[in-house]
Amino acid sequence: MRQSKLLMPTLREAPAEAEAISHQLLLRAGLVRQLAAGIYTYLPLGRRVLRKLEGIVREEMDKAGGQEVLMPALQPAELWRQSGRYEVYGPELVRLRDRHDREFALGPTHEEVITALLRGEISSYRQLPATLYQIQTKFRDEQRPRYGLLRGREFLMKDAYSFDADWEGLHRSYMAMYDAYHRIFTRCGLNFRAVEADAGSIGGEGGTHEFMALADIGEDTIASCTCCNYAANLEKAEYGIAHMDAAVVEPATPERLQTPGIKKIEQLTESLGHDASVFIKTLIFVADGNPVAILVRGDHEVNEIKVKQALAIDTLALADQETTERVTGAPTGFAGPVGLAIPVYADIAVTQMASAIVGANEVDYHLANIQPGVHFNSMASGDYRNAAEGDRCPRCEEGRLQFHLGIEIGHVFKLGTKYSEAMEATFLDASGKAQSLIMGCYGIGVSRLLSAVIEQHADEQGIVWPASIAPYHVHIVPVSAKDDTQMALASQLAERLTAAGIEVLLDDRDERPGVKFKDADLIGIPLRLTVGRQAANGIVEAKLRTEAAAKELTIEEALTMASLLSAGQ
Ligand code: 9G3
Repeated sequence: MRQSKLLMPTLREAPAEAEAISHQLLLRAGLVRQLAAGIYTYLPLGRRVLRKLEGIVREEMDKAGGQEVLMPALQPAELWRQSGRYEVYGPELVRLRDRHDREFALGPTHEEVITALLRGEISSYRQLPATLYQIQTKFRDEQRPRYGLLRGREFLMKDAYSFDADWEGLHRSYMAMYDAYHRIFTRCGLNFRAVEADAGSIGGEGGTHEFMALADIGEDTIASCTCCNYAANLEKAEYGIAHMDAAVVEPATPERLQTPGIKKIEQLTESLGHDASVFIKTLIFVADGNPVAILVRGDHEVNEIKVKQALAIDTLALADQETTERVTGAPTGFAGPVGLAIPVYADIAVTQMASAIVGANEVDYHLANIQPGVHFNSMASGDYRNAAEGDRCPRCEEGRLQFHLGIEIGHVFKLGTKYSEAMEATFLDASGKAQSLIMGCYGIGVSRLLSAVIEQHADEQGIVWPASIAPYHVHIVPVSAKDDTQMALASQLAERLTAAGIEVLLDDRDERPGVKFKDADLIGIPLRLTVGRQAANGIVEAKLRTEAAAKELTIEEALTMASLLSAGQ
């Protein structure tokens, strides 16, 4: 491709609103342009990378036994009513009416569509297992689209759905996808972790794993063990409970502490000179409409997903100021467990405290020397908190948990019969009995992958593409477009490389060398062949984007190096 013909509008600076490095580089390197918030056009360079990503996903899905289909984006609301999800989702689900005033949704995902399809096509266990997948545009009207392709409102997803006759079959289908995901993300050059996750809104009875690309811009926190391969999304990460002998409880007399206007743990530790771990945080929530108090140690954070599961409740939200004052007699920050008339649930670590400082349920006062089980009791205790860095690993004895930030690039779920039951998608088993299809679903954010790769493969000069997904393999840069010898050699090189199946971008622009080299570093093609003064001797300068040094090669040596690089993907 001749660069003078390529629509690749590079920018010196990224627009101010682009915070994530990948967002800045997508715009500066001319890969995408925004049409509206969270909605992007892929320019030629971005489209080429996206096609490479799709290609890797497609190859590995096919190798894992997936069959590619393509489902509509327009989905009848009727299907979402059958699955019971039409009312569950709010403004995030894009809804519209057709010319006959019939209700539709623009698909954010395709469980309903694929289950309705298989309901009509699968009638016997002999037709199972089947795993169908598509690479298709999804619509989710995110409230705050941001970070470019990392959180868009129209994006490219590979979504796969497996159908089995029984749970053993589902485990096999799930593992086939799980292993394929490892191969896909490895081939994309990503540093990723598979973590145990929370099934969230999709429900389903089995397990679920998320695949996280490690990156500081990531919105998910991963807890992983320093020794074994335990890793989990912080939403559900467990920790080893250090076995503690029952605290020897010396009788103590509660002491009122005047703490005017001191509400936050940080202020309390500051003013009272105690470590946060001697405090108990009392958080008032409304659980399925009823106020409850959740207690965690001062240095811990409440995990609302764990509380909802432990208390088997559907809705849980922090109580507003008015409710807090009504049930505790004091504003938030002075709430405490002593003398509360509402149910109190204490995290395990709280029950292990010999003595603690708590809110006095009176404005501007706290209580010291409070002993759990003596000065207050709890309805129940359990794991209500986030794992903390340094906690013991829940799987191995010697490991400790450490945190990383990650971008969710994949998510695999065991759905069981959640959708097949709701939509009556059954098959006849070997004994002729009707059974609900056992399902799994498996997603990869293909457009999000593009950003995740850039987050992990960039430096001050720009993008550093892995060869497997680079828009071109070789960037030929003649130093002067006016020098006939250089241009002749550059064109000959481009032809020979192209004939060998290597993808070449030839910078034939009449620009100063500095501009050409800056653009070459920005767009990050793996191998740059500079054609300069030595052109007359058939010598070019080869430089890998991943290395600072360059070396002089003959044409033949350059062709060999380019072949090795393009084959290495
Ligand atoms: C919706 C809207 C947003 C959604 C969903 C439904 C996320 C929804 C979860 C999934 C689960 C899996 C198949 C591929 C892998 C992920 N956001 N999810 O179901 F209506 Cl507006 O999509 N689906």
